[in-house]
Amino acid sequence: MPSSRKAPVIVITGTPGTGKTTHAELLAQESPVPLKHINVGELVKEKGLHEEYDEEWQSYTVDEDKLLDELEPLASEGGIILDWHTCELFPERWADLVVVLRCDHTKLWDRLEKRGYPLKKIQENNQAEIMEVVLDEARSSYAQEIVVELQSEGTEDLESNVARIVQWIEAWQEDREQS
Ligand code: DAT
Repeated sequence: MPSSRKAPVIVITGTPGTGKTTHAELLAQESPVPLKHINVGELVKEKGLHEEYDEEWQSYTVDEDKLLDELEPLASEGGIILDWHTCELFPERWADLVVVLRCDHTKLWDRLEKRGYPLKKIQENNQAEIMEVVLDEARSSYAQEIVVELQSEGTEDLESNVARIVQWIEAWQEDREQS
């Protein structure tokens, strides 16, 4: 439960290309409490937490039960940043803060093209960003007050977003010390 954690669990989510990994890496460096960055997509690949590779979408079908079992002890302990393009899978009790990154869709298109995604995958993600799919998911999965939507278009956004999350962590710590 959140109350027993010495450090928070911060979920950073958003459509692929919105800047989750970039934010998580900087946050892990700047956080006043040690936070381990968990790139969930990488973890799935490393630990084989998938069912099959989908050639058409060039992505893995995640074995959700295995993934949750792998993450449960880490989430209970706290002090992690969960970096993934979806968040509704994570139990509500895990998250202390859910950051949803947003990006202008034309800019997102360029980022995904640079990444070498197939056209179909770029279109799908672009559409999802326009439709606010991840934001809706976050809002319907977690308490409104822990879900924060942040723009991620340039370096200034990156820096101010991370500064804001650092402030949130400091406030979280103060709350713990008082209670
Ligand atoms: P994600 O982890 O959401 O897939 P990423 O962190 O890998 O996204 O970022 C994708 C690309 O976009 C990468 O080249 C860094 C760049 N980028 C993302 N957010 C940015 C920002 N706020 N300022 C500058 N570059 C950013």
